[in-house]
Amino acid sequence: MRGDLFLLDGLISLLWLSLLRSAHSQHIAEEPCSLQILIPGLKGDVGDRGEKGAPGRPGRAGPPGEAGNPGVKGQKGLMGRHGKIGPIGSKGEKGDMGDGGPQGPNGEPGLPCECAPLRKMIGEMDILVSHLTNELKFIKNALPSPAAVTGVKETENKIYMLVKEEKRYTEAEAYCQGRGGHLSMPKDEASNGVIASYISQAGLSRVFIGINDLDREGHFAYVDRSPMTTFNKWRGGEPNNAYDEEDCAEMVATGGWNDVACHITMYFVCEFDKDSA
Ligand SMILES: [Ca+2]
Ligand SMILES: [Ca+2]
Repeated sequence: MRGDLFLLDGLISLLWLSLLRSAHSQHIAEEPCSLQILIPGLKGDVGDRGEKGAPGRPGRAGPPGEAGNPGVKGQKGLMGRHGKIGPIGSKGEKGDMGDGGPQGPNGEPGLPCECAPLRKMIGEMDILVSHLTNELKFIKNALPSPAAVTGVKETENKIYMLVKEEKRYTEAEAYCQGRGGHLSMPKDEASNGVIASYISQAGLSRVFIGINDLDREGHFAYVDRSPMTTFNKWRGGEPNNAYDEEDCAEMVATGGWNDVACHITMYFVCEFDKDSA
């Protein structure tokens, strides 16, 4: 055991000697023109990490990318605001007539009055209106040949109408019947006078009237087949049934009667009852 320790001391001594030589050699190397022998030292410990450096310069622009896929169509937007009012258009056509309006309010009550006279007056006016209405209807019926009608004459119950169209007796009667009447049938002095004045005022000399003996020779009757009574206005010597062919009758401007042939033509006077006109 003592021997081993001795050996170890010997090795340590050698090591020290080696180190002294090394130091002595370095001292010699400092001298000029001496041979330098550099021996690298042991590797040092890792140093502390340095601070973060400044940011680098921006890089070059990259190449353009590929075209993207088309997007989905967006939804319809909201309605825009109203535009400006346009110019006034042309006038339109007239529209249809509207419905009747509602019934108006009742009027105010009338003033008190003596009603009996007024009622009588109203009744008389109603009658007058009725007569006028009938006459108007009659005149309207005569309108198809207004140029041939020279006004009308009337009595209390009859309306007489002179027709200035030359017709045979039967045609003349048909004309009067077609308007709701007959050839005039004077049955008293008054009506005969009205017809006579009608003829003379028109500047005529004769017209057919509604008298004939067609049914029985020599027995004259009115055209509505009513019999002749006591009244007649035959002129002197009439009826004479001249040439055995005079079965109809005319009135001359003086109001006298004369039997004449039925087939001759002349103007005529119709008569109409006011009640049926
Ligand atoms: Ca006769
Ligand atoms: Ca005669």
